[in-house]
Amino acid sequence: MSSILNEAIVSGDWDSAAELTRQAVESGADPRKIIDEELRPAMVVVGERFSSGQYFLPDMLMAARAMNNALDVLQPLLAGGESTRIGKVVIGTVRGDVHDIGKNMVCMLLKGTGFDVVDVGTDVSEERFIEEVRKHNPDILGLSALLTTTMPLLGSTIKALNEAGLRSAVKVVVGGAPVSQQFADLIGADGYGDDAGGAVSLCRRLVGR
Ligand code: B12
Repeated sequence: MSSILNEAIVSGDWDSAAELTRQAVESGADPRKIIDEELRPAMVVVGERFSSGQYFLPDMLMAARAMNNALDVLQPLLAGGESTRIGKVVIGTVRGDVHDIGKNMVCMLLKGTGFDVVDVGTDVSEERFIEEVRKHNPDILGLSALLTTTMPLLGSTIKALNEAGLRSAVKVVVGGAPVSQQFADLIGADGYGDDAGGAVSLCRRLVGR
């Protein structure tokens, strides 16, 4: 597989990112391998360049757009999957946080492995999560946070569920780059997923599949 794709994402060349992903798929590459070996590592490089002051917000935005274009090509290939539904997941990114690339990848793989997924988007308040849980009655609530400043919102959302009397009605899984198993345990989540594959195994286990 070509690392030109990785470079296209890092440099925010969104047209090439889509085209090179199409070419990789046509040449028979496994979509999950494209994600693991090209797309995710590209975002790690972008993050490092932002941390070191080499990249600024617009660079990060362009890279995110390139990443989303590549994922759009892969989505139909990942979202097919099992015809019988094995559980329902409501998922969103917590209040104050607009990062959604990782959450969207989790959604795609969950759909592709037989879950009904209700994606409630980004910057989702505790109250809104509660409304959505009441409305959809999911087996699992997935919460994503990418910033150290929004990580505590994972905990406050669980607390709000408790206060609304809904905590025992739904399993809560958490994820996002700064999150860890230790943090998940600390805030009383039912599970932590390191990546989209891990999120799927975790959710399958929680619904007994
Ligand atoms: C792209 C990006 C952006 C884009 C987001 C676009 C979008 N639509 O998502 C934009 C440009 C908007 C952005 C903005 C900002 N960003 Co930003 N961003 C990134 C970057 C480069 C990549 C994130 C990403 O998509 N990673 C790829 C995906 C696939 O990985 P992932 O998100 O971790 O998801 C995987 C797992 O974590 C897991 N997972 C994720 N969610 C869930 C949920 C569940 C339930 C489960 C089980 C699993 C799971 O599965 C996913 C798939 O494998 C990261 C650097 C990095 N390496 O993380 C910085 C980074 C997260 N951003 C950072 C910062 C500082 C910001 C800003 C504050 C910058 C600013 N000055 O304005 C703003 C904040 C805006 C806000 N309020 O949210 C910092 C955070 C530092 C910190 N300590 O908190 C980082 C780490 C960059 C850095 N090195 O400094 N950002």
